[in-house]
Amino acid sequence: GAGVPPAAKSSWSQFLKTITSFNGDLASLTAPPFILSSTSLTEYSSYWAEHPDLFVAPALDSSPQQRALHVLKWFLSTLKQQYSSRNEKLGSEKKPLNPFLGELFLGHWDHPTAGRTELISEQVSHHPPVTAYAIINAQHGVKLEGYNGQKASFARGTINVRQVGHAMLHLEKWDEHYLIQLPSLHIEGIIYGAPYVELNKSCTIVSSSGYVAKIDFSGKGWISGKKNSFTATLTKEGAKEVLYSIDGQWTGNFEIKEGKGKNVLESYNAKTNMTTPLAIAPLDSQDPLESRRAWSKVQAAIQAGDMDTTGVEKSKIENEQRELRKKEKEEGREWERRFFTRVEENKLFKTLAERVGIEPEPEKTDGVWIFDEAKAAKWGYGKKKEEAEKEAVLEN
Ligand code: 0T9
Repeated sequence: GAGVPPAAKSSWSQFLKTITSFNGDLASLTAPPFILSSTSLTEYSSYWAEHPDLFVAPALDSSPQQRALHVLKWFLSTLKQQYSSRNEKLGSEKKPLNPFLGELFLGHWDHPTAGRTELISEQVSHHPPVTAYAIINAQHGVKLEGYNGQKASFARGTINVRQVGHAMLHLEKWDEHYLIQLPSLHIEGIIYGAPYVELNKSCTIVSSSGYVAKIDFSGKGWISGKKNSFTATLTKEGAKEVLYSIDGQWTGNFEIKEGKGKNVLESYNAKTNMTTPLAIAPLDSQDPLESRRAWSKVQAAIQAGDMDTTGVEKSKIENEQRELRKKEKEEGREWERRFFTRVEENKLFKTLAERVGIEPEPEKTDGVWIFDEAKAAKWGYGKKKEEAEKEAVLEN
């Protein structure tokens, strides 16, 4: 166990024993302190737009084929943030805080060319854990919306995680939709106490304009031998011809090539392409449901390595939540999600999903969730914000 601090050696081997009898509920794993992160899973939604310029780039191009390529490039650029940023920051993958129902993570990015991009992330289910998010750049009419949960199993020393849920990108100006399938992953390095994520198999992005991007992940690539390897292609739906191919490492360098060919059009370096920091409100002006405010005592205790206080403060939140659920049950109502609403089905998702054989799995995510613009407007977010403001002016 190279990653395990000497004092934690026995607790790590204890932990390894408990995960062999793991029941699939990641949140129920009691991990030793050194592997606990003070970051809640609601924060992970921000990984989608840490390069705001790449996020809005598709909207700025008048060619549908180029837009599809921009979307693919942006998606690939998010992978390093999504799946390896904890390793870089904290030395290994760590177990995130399990968000409570209704937990929020709100913020925005200000970027010199992309303008303002807003982030809304909300825990829409606690059992099973499901996080929903909307990321909106009003200036360029770009909106990403999605929700996700995880199905996990333990086998031969690794945790296999299948992501349930999906992401959808909308380009307002072109009225184009992109359905993004979330990749499966597994956790390597567990026995060494230095867990890290590797992506599995493949995932697809399909657009309403008829383009399909397929990304194949190969881990320690059998061609290059390097970790985090992938190859991707962009094709027109139903056609064989490869319009663009991209290969390399999602944590390193990848190249965009014309057709299947050798003609390199562009090279992207995930290591040197800097992220834009997310701005979030100071703790004392945050809503009590906002993640960093709600978890502040737990986070401070984790960072101080004080496990007694961590436990005490965690229990406070858990008990409070239990009380809320009890009360709701007695009154025959459900917790009102602030920004999202459960729907019978999402037609747009269904039409795109059918084309690539993706199935909605509402039973695994406590329903199908959509970003509710009317709700959001009340809180001063989203497209209807201006309309809501105008109405308020008229009413006065
Ligand atoms: C959505 C992402 C997801 C969340 C994380 C599996 C995992 C929780 C879910 C899928 C984001 O968009 C992308 C990235 C990383 C995923 C996490 C990696 C991970 O290890 C955790 C699970 C819950 C654990 O913490 C297992 C404990 C492990 C660190 C110690 C053995």
